[in-house]
This record gives sequence, structure tokens and C-alpha cells, in this order.
Amino acid sequence: MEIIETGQLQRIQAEDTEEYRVCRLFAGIYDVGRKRAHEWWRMGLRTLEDVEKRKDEIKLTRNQAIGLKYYDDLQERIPRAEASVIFDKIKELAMTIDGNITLYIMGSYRRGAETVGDIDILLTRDPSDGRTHSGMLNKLIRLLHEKGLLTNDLAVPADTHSLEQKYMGIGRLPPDGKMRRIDVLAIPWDQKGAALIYFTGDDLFNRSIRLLAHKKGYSLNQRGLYGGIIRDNKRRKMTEGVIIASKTEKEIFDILGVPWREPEERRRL
Ligand code: 8DG
Ligand code: MG
Repeated sequence: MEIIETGQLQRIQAEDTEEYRVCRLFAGIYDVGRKRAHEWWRMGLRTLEDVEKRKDEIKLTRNQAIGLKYYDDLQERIPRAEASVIFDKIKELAMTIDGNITLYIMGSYRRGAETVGDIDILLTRDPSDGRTHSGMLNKLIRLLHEKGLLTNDLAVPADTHSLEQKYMGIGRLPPDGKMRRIDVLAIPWDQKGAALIYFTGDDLFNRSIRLLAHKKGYSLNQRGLYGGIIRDNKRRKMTEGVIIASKTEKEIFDILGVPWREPEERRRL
């Protein structure tokens, strides 16, 4: 309607400026948000070379420097086949640490995407033999660095022995593959179902199913489906409630009355 009525679209005009293009360029650096990008624009920076040259003055963080170094690689999406090879190698190495570790490749890959933005991995272990995956994520990270699959850490878990940890880093297919973002989430075995739902996404599916849970008086997060929640008259939570389902995706769907949805069906059309 705007185009018909005015012969133009303001949004496109706004996007057709140097300021917009430069801010987008900067915001493409890992860990640089729109606000920071605009601040650099106001300081007179125009190119990635400017960012590199003035890195001390603008206090470029360690992670931003890594993002800048691998800018072009990290802009690209990863072909499904390559993600699959990288995941298989990581899984194989994990098995040398403990044959009972379970690893899944998650995110857009599990939803069947042809290209993925990053490699999302879930790590857990069945504790029925009396052992857990405590400490194993850190061992795995060390091993992946040794084998050249990981090159840079972006965020390493603080508590080495917790069963719930998140690692974020950059790696590649050795010796000279493109740099790729790799995330590994460790979770307790009995939260596997809730974690699978969360880490499979997509983000819109997650928001919808969480909203549905909320409407039905529950609360859903990556740890489980919570019942027995008491809310005040503004619908704010007064109590956390207790986990009533978390082990499998299906039991959570069942309680919420959601028909089974394959991962491929959990995405925007
Ligand atoms: P991509 O990497 O191919 O771009 O897509 P993705 O695998 O779906 O996204 P991701 O950024 O790697 O995140 C993995 C999952 O995390 C995603 O499928 C769903 C979940 N997730 C949420 N909320 C959000 C959110 O606000 N942002 C993002 N990026 N992911 C979220 O539940
Ligand atoms: Mg992903």
C-alpha cells in the first residue's frame, strides 16, 4: 500500500544509506550488536580494516577480535554434509573418552535444513551404571583442540563438574576447512526430552509451545515441563512449581495435548 500510495517504500530508502550498510557490516562481527556497530559508525569507522586499526581505542573484546579475524567464514552457512562430517568426528572422539556418552546434533540440522548456521550439539549420559558425564565436556574440548577440530573458545563452562554446561567455540575440518561456530550443551540425562525440544527449535516453535504451556497453567523451559505453579493476579509466578515431565519429547507433547511433530515439522514454512 505504501508503494502504491507514495511511489516508494521508506524502509528501503532507509536501508539504502552508507550508514545502514556500514552498521550491518559491523554487526556481522561475532558479539557486536547494533548499538556497538552504530557507536563505531559515529566514531568515523567505515571498514573492517578501520576496526582492526583502531581496536585498542574501541576496546575490541577478545571474542570480537576472533569474529573479525574469521569474518568471511563465519558469515557463511554450513552445508549439511560438512556439518554431518564434523559432528561424526566429534562423536567418534567423545566415544574414546567414554563409550556411553550420548551426543545429538541439534538446531536446524535436526530440522532437516540443507545448510546450517552453526553446529549445535547436545551431550548427556545415561547414569544407570552409576557414572555421569561430569567433567567430560571439558575433556572433550581439550581433545578437540588437540585434534585440530576446535581452534578458538568463545565461552567455556565455569563449573567443570556440573552436569549442566554450555560451551561455545569455533572449529573446522582439519587441516584447513572453513571456520565454523560450534556449540555443545551438556544436560542431565533425565532432562533430555525438554532439552531436545529446546535445542531443536525453531525459535518460533519454542515460543509457541511455551505459550501454550503457560495458557494451560504449566511452564516449559529447557529443563522440563513444570506444574503446580502458583501465579498472582498479574500472572506473575509466585512459585517455581515442580518438574512433571522432562525425559522424552513425547511425554511433554502428550501432557500439553500437542500431536507428535517431527523435527522437520517444527519450522516456519
Ligand atoms: P541456524 O543455526 O541454522 O541459524 O538455526 P538454529 O539452529 O535453529 O538456531 P541456533 O541459533 O543455532 O539455536 C539453536 C536453537 O535454540 C534453536 O533452534 C531454538 C533455540 N532458541 C530458542 N530461543 C532462541 C532465540 O531467541 N534465538 C536463537 N538463536 N535460538 C533460540 O528457543
Ligand atoms: Mg544452529
